[in-house]
Amino acid sequence: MGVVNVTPDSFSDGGLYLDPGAAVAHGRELAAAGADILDVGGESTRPGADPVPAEEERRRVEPVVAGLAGEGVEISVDTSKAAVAAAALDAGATIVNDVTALRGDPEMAALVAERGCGVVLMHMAGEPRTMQVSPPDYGGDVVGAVREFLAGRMAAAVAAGIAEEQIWLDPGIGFGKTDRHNFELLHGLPELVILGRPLVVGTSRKSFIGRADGSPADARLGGTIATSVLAAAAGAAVLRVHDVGELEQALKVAAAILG
Ligand code: PMM
Repeated sequence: MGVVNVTPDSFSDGGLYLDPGAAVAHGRELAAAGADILDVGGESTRPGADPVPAEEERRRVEPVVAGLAGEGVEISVDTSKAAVAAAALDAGATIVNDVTALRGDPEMAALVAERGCGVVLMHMAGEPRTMQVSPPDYGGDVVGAVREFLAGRMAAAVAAGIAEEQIWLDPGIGFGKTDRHNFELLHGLPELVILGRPLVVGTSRKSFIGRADGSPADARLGGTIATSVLAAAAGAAVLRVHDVGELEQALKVAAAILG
């Protein structure tokens, strides 16, 4: 899954692709580099980010989804607002990537149920503006807590009429987590695989990588590849990354070794 951020303030690529033409061109490059899914987002969820009004988010996302639909890849829309998701689905998206796991907008579950599209349910403790101020201690078992949360959100989705086959799950690396929590979750992915749905994992360029070696956001490719390849080996089905070509090469070599 290649990241196409149409935002002025995402932590690693904010402002680079705010123009729809530049965002579409970037998405095409990621597709050519091997992405199977392009994740188009118009609201940054980086720690401390302010919310974006729905109309502005829709204005950013819709033309980019429309421009990339028909490129031979699936499009997911990274949003927690039903109005934005509906516009993106109308423009050709087939997956809703909701970092609030259907808790952000009371209309979202019904929309996903009605459209029959894919949905990514992600774990997040708190909300983006404040989630990294003091992450919870998860009772000393972050993997168990995230597994319980995801099982609960999956049950809520099914109760709202969403088929299990539509659901993908994501531990939400960096969303209300300490660095240790992130590492424990990556190590414990097999305990989330048992939930029986495909796992999405996003570590790309995140700050916990930078804190491991002091690297800035534009110099975290090594850590992104290490975490993503290990996540794939531990059972992740989808890796959400900015650097698609480099990860594609790493995964091919890893797959040749692991058979
Ligand atoms: N991370 C970000 C945004 N959206 N969605 C999912 N499902 N999983 C993630 O880990 C995730 C996400 C933050 O990264 P960005 O600012 O580079 O988009």
